[in-house]
Amino acid sequence: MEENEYSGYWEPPRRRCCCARRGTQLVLVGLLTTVMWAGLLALLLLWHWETEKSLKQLGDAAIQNALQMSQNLEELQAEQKQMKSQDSQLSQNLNELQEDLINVKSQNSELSQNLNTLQEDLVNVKSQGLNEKRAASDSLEKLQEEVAKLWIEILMSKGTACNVCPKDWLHFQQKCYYFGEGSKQWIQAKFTCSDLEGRLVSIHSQKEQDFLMQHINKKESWIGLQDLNMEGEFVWPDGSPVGYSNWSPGEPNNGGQGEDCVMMRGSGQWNDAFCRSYLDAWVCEQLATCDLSAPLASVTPTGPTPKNEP
Ligand code: MMA
Ligand code: CA
Repeated sequence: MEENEYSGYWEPPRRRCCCARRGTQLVLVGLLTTVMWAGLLALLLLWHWETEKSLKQLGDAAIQNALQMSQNLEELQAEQKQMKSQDSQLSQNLNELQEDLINVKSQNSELSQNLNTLQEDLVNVKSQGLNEKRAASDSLEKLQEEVAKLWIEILMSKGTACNVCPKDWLHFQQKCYYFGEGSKQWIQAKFTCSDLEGRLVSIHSQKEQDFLMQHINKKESWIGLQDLNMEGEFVWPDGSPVGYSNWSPGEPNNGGQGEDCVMMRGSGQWNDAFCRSYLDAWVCEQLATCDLSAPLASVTPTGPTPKNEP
């Protein structure tokens, strides 16, 4: 035993000890390696599993998305189809509207043409109406004049005196005359006679002419005769036709700048003169009125009033 201790070299036990440790180490290393590999494998599996799971999720999501997209696409296609049909409908409507617009425009121009025609007709009808009204009022005036004259004749036939004239008017036959003095144009003389409730004189007989001649004092005087409306067509203010006349030789001649108003010369003869000339005299007339205060003779329709027997 001691020998062994002093030789100082004994290898086998030491070798046994190293081999055991190395074995343990190897085992440990093996174990460690195994554990590491197992861990690694587990990690790989885990990674693989996770990846697979993610991939599956991604795949699912992709499928879902694809489905969603195809659904969207279908919807879009349907919308596009609808829009196309709407588009064609709209363009059809637009065409119809354009046609309507053209029709409305043509109708409008037709209507405005009709309106113009109607307005022209209205103007014509109005002027025709005015003319007719004027003609009717002229006829009425004539009739009133005739009625007044007849009435005077009836009253006179019954012994009523129809010789009443206003102050300053002179009576002759069935009319009253006013011999106006003062410088006037024909139209001014006409208005003055109207203001005096008369009119410029109308002359219908030599007797009337003679009566006037006696009173005009040889002054040139305006009388009612005129051809203002139509050259050469002379008209009396009382509406009577021109029967009697007393023209100067060579008159009427419409001389100078146009002569449409008639005056009586100092000689009593007539001359057509320029209406805006100023004459110093003018003659008005009006119908004389009857004195109704005097008693009327009684009326018997069958014959003359029987005389009282003495
Ligand atoms: C002449 C004569 C008439 C005319 C007057 C105008 C004097 O008469 O020509 O006819 O009316 O002149 O002043
Ligand atoms: Ca003349």
